Amino acid sequence: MKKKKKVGVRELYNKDSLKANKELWGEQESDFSRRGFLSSSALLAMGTLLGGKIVFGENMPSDLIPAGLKDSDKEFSIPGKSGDLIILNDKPWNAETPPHLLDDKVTPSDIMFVRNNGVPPENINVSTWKLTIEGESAETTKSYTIAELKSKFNQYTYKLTLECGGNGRSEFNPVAKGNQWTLGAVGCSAWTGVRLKDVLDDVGVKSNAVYIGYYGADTHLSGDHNKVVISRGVPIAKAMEEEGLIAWSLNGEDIPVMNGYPLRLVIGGWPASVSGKWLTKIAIRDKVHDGPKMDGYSYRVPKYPVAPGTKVPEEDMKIIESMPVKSLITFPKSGAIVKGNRSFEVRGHAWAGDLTVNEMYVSIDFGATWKKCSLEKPANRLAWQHWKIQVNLPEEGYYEIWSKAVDSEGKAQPLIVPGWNPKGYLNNASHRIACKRIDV
Ligand SMILES: Nc1nc2c(c(=O)[nH]1)N[C@H]1C(S)=C(S)[C@@H](COP(=O)(O)O)O[C@H]1N2
Ligand SMILES: [Mo]
Repeated sequence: MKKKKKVGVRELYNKDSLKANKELWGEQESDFSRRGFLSSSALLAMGTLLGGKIVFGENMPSDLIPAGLKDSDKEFSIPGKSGDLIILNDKPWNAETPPHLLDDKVTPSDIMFVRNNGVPPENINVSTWKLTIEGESAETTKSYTIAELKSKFNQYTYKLTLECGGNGRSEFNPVAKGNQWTLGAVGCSAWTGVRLKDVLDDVGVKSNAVYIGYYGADTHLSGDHNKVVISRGVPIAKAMEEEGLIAWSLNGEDIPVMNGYPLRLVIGGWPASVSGKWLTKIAIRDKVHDGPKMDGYSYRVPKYPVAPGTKVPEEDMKIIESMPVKSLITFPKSGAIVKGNRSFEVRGHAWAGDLTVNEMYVSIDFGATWKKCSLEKPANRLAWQHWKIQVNLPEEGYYEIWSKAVDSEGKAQPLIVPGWNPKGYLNNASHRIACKRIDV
């Protein structure tokens, strides 16, 4: 028997979105009367599959995979087409959090995402765990047990947004290698510890200090204990901010082992890769820290915009600093069905790296019009902000709800995937969820 090749919707769109429209929805080249938009027959076919008319479909760009389809891993058959088409569930093994589970203002510890580059330490002894501060720009070298940190310094609790620099990578085309994160490599939990700044001051920071770099107790995947898994850091000014913590507690309890127990660095607003887990050492450097994953293409983006797929010379890459403005819709869950003509709450969080979010909007008509949401102030600097709005879907059919945050410098989230870069960092595109109104 001949084995049929199964092709997923995402794969089709990634190859050639016009061809995908033709194959999936019977769209003909000549149907593209308004370039970039779907014809009414294609919209009808798509609506059948989604189970309802796509209201505002005339605004829907033709190269978008409807949000109601792309996050589903169900097999479905397309009317008049091969039933072998499969929606690819483009999540390889990685521990990210589905957006609707991030609905709490403070992300619960057990659902916070996990991103390990190596193997976490085993047989951890909290009472003998030591943190050493040293380096060219340290006045001296000092070591502290966790008990000493607790007794010697003031303790602080901050809610800090941690987002992996590669969150959203799965949307880049051509594909960027690495964990294919979709939306959920982010969280904002309450961290308790001592200020990094207070500890650095206790050791003494020389005036020529440029950067700090962390070291953790995890083991390199090769099993070679002499190899450092990851050792990143931040400029001294960022390290001296009040919210930078050496933390032993997450949401009032021990940090889960996967998130860095018994001690970790927590630096909000920058890619979470600067927040070293299983922290054993901090170096105060007289130059930009040069540990593994500081160099080459790691956590770096081109200094100038490049066309997708461009081979960018290494010297034209720059280190990612503050993360860009972004938002998540955490309620309702994508795919929600609204029965009848009623208004319902749409809500979520928004954050903007070192900045704050000034305005928050949602659209139910593919970005043609935007409604302003109510937006809370952050619990503290570098914590995400909560927003909500009442939404009413004007008639029966399929909708998408899009969210857009604007930061305190007036920069808005892009509606489509922004600046392609070799490693697929910083995708802060609008979050889109699917929503259907059914009148009964
Ligand atoms: N020691 C150590 N620290 C680390 C990492 C790691 O692999 N080892 N991963 C980094 C990366 S890339 C990210 S995104 C965050 C993830 O933190 P989490 O797993 O607690 O969510 O930790 C950072 N700190
Ligand atoms: Mo990361």
